[in-house]
Amino acid sequence: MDIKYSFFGKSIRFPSDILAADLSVLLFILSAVFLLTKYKKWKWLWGWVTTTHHSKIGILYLTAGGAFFLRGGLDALIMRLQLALPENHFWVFQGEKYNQMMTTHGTTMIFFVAMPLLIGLMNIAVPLQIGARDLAFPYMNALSFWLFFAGGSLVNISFVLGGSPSAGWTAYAPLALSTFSPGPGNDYYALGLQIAGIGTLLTAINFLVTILNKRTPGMKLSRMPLFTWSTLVTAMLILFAFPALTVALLLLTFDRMFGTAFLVGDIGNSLIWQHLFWIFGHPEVYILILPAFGIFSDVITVFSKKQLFGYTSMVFAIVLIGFLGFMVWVHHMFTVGLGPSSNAIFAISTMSIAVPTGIKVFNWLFTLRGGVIRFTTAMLYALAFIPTFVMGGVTGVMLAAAPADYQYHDSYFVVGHFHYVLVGGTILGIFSGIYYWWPKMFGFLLDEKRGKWQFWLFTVGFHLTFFPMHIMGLMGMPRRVYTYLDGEGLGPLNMISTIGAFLMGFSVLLLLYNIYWSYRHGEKDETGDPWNGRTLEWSIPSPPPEYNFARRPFVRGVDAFWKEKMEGDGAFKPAEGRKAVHIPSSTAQPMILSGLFFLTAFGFIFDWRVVQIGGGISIVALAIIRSFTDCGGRIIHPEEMELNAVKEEE
Ligand code: HEM
Ligand SMILES: [Cu+2]
Repeated sequence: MDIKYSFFGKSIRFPSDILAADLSVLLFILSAVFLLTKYKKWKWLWGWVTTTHHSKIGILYLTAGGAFFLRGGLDALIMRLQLALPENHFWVFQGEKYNQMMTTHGTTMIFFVAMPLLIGLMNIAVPLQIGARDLAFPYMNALSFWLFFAGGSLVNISFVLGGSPSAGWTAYAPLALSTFSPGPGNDYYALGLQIAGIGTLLTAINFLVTILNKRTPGMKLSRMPLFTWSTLVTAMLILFAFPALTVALLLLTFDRMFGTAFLVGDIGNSLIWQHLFWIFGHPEVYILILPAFGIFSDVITVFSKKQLFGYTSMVFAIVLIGFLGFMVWVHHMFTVGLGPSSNAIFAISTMSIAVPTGIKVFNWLFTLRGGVIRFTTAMLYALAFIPTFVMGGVTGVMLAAAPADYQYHDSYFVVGHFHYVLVGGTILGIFSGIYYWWPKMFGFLLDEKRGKWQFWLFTVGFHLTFFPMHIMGLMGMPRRVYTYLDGEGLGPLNMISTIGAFLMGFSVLLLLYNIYWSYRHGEKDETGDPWNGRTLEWSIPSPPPEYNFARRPFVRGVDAFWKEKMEGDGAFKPAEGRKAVHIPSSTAQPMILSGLFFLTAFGFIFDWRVVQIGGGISIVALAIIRSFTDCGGRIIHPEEMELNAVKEEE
């Protein structure tokens, strides 16, 4: 049953499954409005959406990224249901719906789940780890969040308004151009990623300036916790990688909307897209993994009760991986036919990344060696990560062998490989970080018993899902197909994979339940230091006061807090006298500005001139207004601060 009608002058077909999705979105919005009104929570919500404070913005990132995770995970489960049996025909997959779902899954997971969840943890932990009171640019931080949210909403809403992008998360030309992908789907992709990308760039600038300029006295670069170090390098990677995506998306947008021919035909070249996309895309995977490395380093040191083995080489390895990450993009294009010399060079540069990565793995192992190990949930995730990531790395080196890649390319082997690093690296890191910093964020601990159940369900499910994919790939199953023939022996492996995916699904539900349970009955964090921590964030109360540090501490070494614990009573010498602290005011502008970006994008996607021009003018106008308004804010005087907010020597 299809329903046809026109929207902004474009005619759209609404198949029944889309209608069902539309109705559930509507129902969701109505019930949210109802609940907010019933419990009189509008004002509370307003406080959150207008905040410019780093820890609140961090929680916003975690919430929105978590919501997108549920969406991307639902896509994955539906895909796995479809693939569970050979020659299956699941009702959702009318038309080319599989491609849409596969594309939104990939795009959402990379841009709207993994990155924002990591950026959320950075927002929460980095200012505390370096003894800062906030990021350098709080207003810009809020703007970053809202731009990401606007971009993510744009890509996700496409499913119910005109159809999603369907050319894969890589959107290769000419497939993604209007000849082969008519309809609004890939316009959503191009504009949604563009808008979110501006936010990500602003985030990078913000963290660079914060880490370079706002460290407390004594916190030299060579004393920073590894998570802060990885954030610094990640911010550099974003700064250099995202502009390539910006340009690529602009070319795609122009080709699709204004009839240019950058990426196609005699005057254009579809390889331009592939190069630009992967010049961005490969650093992107390091943007996703380096922060996870940072989290694991911090978690492993705390729960082994040892200083990180080879601190300097760990930092050096992060920087080297980040640097080499820009030199390997052609390994995604071995089969394009650039020739043996080019393939050989990029094969070798790719394999060379295994060296700094290996250094890191050995340093983690040596940190564990002889340590007093506590198997908390955060630590279990870190321990499970090591072998998992090594497997993902090994299949990566296999793929880097250019001649062999002619066999692996575009097969399920690749799908297995990148989920081992993205889920087994990034997602495990995010889970670890969430369990680790949760008490700091909310003042209570997530329950460990439920946490361990969640861990085991996830890890077992993970290997069941993704390990068989390598074998399917070697047996010849191509990626991005919605079904496969009976009698090729692929059925049982696919069934196992689907079962594993559902175990992971249950695990995520269990995490949600654990959050609810711990909120009601969880152990309170009275001391601010539930794990016997080593870095600055554990020296202040949980959750921290708005100003974080009443007086910023003077840092004397790596693992600054631990040093004070060992060489004294855990009290810091204050680095400054008592003085007033300025807290920037809340503002709705970032949200409104991003809303305008969202609206204007709609104007372009559906070719509605009034919205395009009106939206564009409003964006510029709001930016000008902002430039001429004083940001205001509030002063907290020393008398109002809790004296014991930071343990100090008098
Ligand atoms: C947690 C459970 C997950 C499951 C069960 C799952 C499953 C899948 C499946 C079935 C596909 C389609 C493969 C194909 O048809 O070629 C896919 C593609 C993909 N997934 Fe996942 N995935 C999960 C999580 C993630 C995460 C966390 C990320 C990223 C951080 C991710 C990134 C991707 C990407 C980039 C693609 C490729 C899309 C494309 O080919 O354009 N996935 N996944
Ligand atoms: Cu790559």
